[in-house]
Amino acid sequence: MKDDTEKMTDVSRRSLLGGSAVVAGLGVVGGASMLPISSAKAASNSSEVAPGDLDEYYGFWSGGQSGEVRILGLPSMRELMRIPVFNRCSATGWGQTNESRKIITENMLPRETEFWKDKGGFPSNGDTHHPHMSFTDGKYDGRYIWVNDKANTRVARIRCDIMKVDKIISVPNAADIHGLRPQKFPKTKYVFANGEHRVPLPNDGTVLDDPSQYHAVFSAIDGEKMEVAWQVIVDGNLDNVDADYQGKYAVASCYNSEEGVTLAEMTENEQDWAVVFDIAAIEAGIAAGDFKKYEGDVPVLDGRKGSRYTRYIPISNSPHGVNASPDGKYMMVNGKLSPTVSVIEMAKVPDLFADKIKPRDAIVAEPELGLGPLHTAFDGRGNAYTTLFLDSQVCKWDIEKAVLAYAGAKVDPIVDKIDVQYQPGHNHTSMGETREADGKWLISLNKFSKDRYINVGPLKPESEQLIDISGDKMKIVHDGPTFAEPHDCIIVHRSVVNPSQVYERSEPTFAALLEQAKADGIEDMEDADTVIRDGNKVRVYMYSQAPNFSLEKFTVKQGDEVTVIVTNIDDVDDLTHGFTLSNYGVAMEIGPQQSASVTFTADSPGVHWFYCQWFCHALHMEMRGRMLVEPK
Ligand code: K7E
Ligand code: CUA
Repeated sequence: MKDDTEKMTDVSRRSLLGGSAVVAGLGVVGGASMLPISSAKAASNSSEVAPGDLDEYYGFWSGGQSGEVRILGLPSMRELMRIPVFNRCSATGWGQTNESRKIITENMLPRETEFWKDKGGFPSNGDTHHPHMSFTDGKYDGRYIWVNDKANTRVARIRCDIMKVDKIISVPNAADIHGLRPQKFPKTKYVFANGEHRVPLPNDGTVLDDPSQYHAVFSAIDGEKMEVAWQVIVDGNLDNVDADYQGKYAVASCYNSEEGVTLAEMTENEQDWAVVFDIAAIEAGIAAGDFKKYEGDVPVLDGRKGSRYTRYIPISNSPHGVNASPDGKYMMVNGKLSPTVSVIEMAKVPDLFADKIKPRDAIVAEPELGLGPLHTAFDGRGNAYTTLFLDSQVCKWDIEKAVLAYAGAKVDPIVDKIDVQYQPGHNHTSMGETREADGKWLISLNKFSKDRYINVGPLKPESEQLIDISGDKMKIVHDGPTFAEPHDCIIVHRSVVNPSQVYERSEPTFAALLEQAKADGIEDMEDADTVIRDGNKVRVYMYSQAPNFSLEKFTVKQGDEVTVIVTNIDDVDDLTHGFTLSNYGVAMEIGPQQSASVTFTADSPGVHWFYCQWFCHALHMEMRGRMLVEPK
């Protein structure tokens, strides 16, 4: 690591010059005029957001093994909201209300429905890694956020108008969705999803301990329909993925070219690869019938080596993150066990598919940055920011200089390094995965916090740090602890996102409930105070208006299957009510103008109070009523 030490010393010496001298100095060193004028001024951002002031950016954070997605405000780093996705949420009733259960279960595969039948109906955990927004013309369009579930091979979609999940699908044939990215251009059609682990196809028990018959499967999901459009079998495995800015290619990393099943086997080769998918060739292959079907009525193409659908570019050694530069020119493949980032020039990819160049000829730079490069972010001014997991640093480097250096020029692409606390995984810049990368903020998501916060016991929080990248030198301006375990995030300018204040009564996620009410003779839920008995099924309709439920009590018989349907008729913003039924484990959120329902069996006789659990009024404590359960 002598090299790096020298580079770092060099950087700190340069920084002593300060201001415009830095620009002049670097200009000479680089022999190029890549440096932005704005950095000469080195205007630094203010991370202070005073009480009452609003943030400039939304941050959408994955929640890792907590299974959720979180919304933060940046630069204050205040956590604003949690969106339950694959987890069961005690506050909102996600996973318990009929409306959320429908979303969670309606696109499960038949074998999963069977498997979960006696186990609550569906898995209540998830492992979210990669939340990404829908694009139009290489820019965020504020419609959706998709996120993967590595734990149960699913992909969810969040609607950004209500900030709730509206679709969850299971991905057949693949195992354990990890990398996930939407197409950026012209408008997100496919959401690419990597099945990380290799399994038999079909994975029905006919093949067990014979890894030579395992496969990794790449999926393209139609992001609008939320259906798997097609899949491609690859050699090796699939880790991370990104899409280009032309809508033509996707690039995925593979750290297990060995196709091993043990750690020793998986890390044996000095080189693994990045696999490039040619979307048009794949679509033509489907039109020509060049596919098989396994589970789920999805065309599965063979994209193993030698296929016309893919090209494999050797990359050393167990690469991880894949990141497209905002100018669309490059795809960065981060080395992980190699100290390098391999830079693919996307303009060379057509020649690669035409076999006019060798796979490695698509690489135009491979700067050595430090130990453990995992992910790279961009500022839109020609710089890249790579996390170094083992060095606990972020390295800022000049992309064009790295290209020159690879071609033989005596230039040092490394611009700056900063220590982060500790062991960073993903990082992300403001608007950095779009054409509109604005170079203001960088987040480093660090896996260990160690001594950074007061001790909370053996389980420590992770740590995320906000870094000002508006000047030449990176500057940490904020530390924040975070619960398990944001892998990735996006930072979206608030002008892109425009959520509703209250629900629309025409909201599709509770349309079925209104249909049922109509069938029960209730035209307007705003007048509902009705108990409908249908055999041993009881439907209890009520509305809530602070500080009242429209029913002060209702009576059912022990053993009845009871559905409580509550409509919040308040239409003031921030006036959410809840429905909690004591000693029945029932609780749900009812947002302003929302209808929500929950079903349970009234098997415990006696008096059970229901109450509103969202503090809504001075008389919130009194906002309650009784369920009277007559004994059998
Ligand atoms: Cu690097 Cu799952 Cu994107 Cu974790 S992944 S860090
Ligand atoms: Cu309604 Cu509290």
